[in-house]
Amino acid sequence: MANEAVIRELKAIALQLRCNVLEMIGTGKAGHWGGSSSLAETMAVLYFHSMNVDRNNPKNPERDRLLLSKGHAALIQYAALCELGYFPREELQRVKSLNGLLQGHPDLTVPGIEAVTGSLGQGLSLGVGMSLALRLDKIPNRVYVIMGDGEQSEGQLWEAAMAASNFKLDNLTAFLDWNKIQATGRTEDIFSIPDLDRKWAAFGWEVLKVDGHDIGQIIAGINQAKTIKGKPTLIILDTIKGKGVSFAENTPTYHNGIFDEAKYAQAKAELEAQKETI
Ligand SMILES: Cc1ncc(C[n+]2csc(CCOP(=O)(O)OP(=O)(O)O)c2C)c(N)n1
Repeated sequence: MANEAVIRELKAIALQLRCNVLEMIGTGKAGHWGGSSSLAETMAVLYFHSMNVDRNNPKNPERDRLLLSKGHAALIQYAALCELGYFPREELQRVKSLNGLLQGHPDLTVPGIEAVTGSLGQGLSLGVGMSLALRLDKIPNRVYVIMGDGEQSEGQLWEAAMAASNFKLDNLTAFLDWNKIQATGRTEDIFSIPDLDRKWAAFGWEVLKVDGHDIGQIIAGINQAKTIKGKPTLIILDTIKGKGVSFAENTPTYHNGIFDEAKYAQAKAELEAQKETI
């Protein structure tokens, strides 16, 4: 169990990541607030607690790998990579601009990005390949892959799920950001996949479920995954899409929505107020 001081620090980092995402989206242009914000705590735990990352060398061969299969949420990964010091803060202002480093989906030009993602369904296959390669090279690092719940309708994911259990990839941990909403509505209404936990278990995975906004539970899940031998682990993150900004929570409007000046000011004020409560 992580101690209180560690949890408080990670809560503060998660909030900073949300602030960074809001800054990147700015006003008057679309940005993926919803599915980025639902991952803030998980990103904070992975990059600032659980993963082995080298702040001085993003390419250190003995690093853990994180692949954002739901690549449209790139802003939350950029937010974390910025806090790690992998690129100057000014890049946040230039996101999605022609000569900016940070584009709408993850690209290998960005230090810390391990794969080009964004076409949903492909990240787990990449993760399987990387996990196999690490094992062949006898490198004891781990691979983490983050998927969405809407993304679960992509058939390639299930091929990768079978491959991972076939190859007994216990160095692979996947997350399912179960925020229950996709681009245009509720996942259940658009493409219902009941019993996801039992389906993944039937595909040979260890399946854990945690509150995706509870730092302690996320850490415990990741620690438990490290102890599972002979099969990969899926951690289902029970999350709220748009978490942290009241009017953007649980609505597809802010999947890739626009903040006008008033909404931006309100969102910023709400995030600032949360700083007092940590
Ligand atoms: C193959 C493919 N089809 C469609 C899209 C367009 N698209 C971008 S985000 C999205 C919804 C994803 O929903 P979910 O996986 O639940 O992500 P989250 O709600 O967590 O952001 C879709 C359909 C895409 N990126 N790739």
